[in-house]
Amino acid sequence: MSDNTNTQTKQNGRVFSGAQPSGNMHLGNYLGAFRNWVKLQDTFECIYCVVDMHAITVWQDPETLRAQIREAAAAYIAAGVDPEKSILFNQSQVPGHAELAWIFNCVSRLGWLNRMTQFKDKAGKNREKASVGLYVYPNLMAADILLYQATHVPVGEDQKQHLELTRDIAQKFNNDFKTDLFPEVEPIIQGEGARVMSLRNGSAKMSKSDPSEYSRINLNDDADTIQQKIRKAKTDAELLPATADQLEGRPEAINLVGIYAALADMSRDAVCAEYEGKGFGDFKRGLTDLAVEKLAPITEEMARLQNDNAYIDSILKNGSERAQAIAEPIIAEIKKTVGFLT
Ligand code: AQP
Repeated sequence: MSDNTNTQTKQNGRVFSGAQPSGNMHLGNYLGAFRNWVKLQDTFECIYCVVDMHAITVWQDPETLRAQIREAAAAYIAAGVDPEKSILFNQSQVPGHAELAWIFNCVSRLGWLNRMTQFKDKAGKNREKASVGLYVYPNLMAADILLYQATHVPVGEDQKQHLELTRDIAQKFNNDFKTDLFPEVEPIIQGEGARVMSLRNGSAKMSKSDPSEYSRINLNDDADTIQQKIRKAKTDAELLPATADQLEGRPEAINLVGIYAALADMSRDAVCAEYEGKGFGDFKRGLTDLAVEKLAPITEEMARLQNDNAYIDSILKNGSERAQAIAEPIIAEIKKTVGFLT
């Protein structure tokens, strides 16, 4: 990147985002996150993190976690994140995330966390047995972002509430300590793909932790697996209508049309116009071809990268040094502001 471009991207602001290495990366992660991260690399200074400390809020087998951290980094790069342009690292290598999360545990309010719907969804009926980490997860997320004084955060719809909390924490900290250390963080939620739903249930988010493999398309699925999963995806017996608003009340149909629209960079209306009057047999064949065409290059590149742990580890190490260089003076200023001796 030329110096001029570099200065310009820095003026536009700093982007931070991340994904948990808590299982196979899937189509929802790609359409709701990675694809958008790539687009932002030329306009912002971008920091993309594999948030391994978030992953251990639920049990992770240590060997599997190590593999998943590398797989996540491989997925970012295969989707188009350029480790030269952007900073790519894993969270646990920069100690400021944990330090600032503790400070934010003391700024954030119980009442705020009690309103977080993701905790309610993930803890479910077993709330008493959920880890404390899962409960304070949004405070760590606020620390991830504000440790770098990031101004913009690209997220899927599902993370909007956590981002609101980040803004509340930043504002309270600034008010309590009479400072303007933390900027007002703006979400970037981009069009189609902002919320990809499960292939088995159009009302539930596509998620790594869904026990059904058929609920999601993983970024490392081969063409046959993609075809099988789309063939088995839940639908209804009706035909596709002329416009997307006529899909109301058909969550599975809305989801599949939305996935098609996102992959093809079309509107949902344009997808309906193309398939008007056709059944899901035809539509699913079209969707399979499109998904395989778009995902195969990513799958191949991920497989290639995953054969080279040394390369992935060197990218993460270099990225964590660059991230640390940004975080160090900021966390020092935060500690001074709080009243710690530094
Ligand atoms: N279904 C989705 N549709 C659109 N965007 C999604 N994202 C995740 N699922 C979808 C976006 O991907 C980024 C990384 O998310 P994450 O992996 O850190 O956390 P998550 O949202 O909790 O993802 P999962 O798959 O549901 O993981 P588990 O099951 O482990 O909790 C975020 O920007 C998110 O919006």
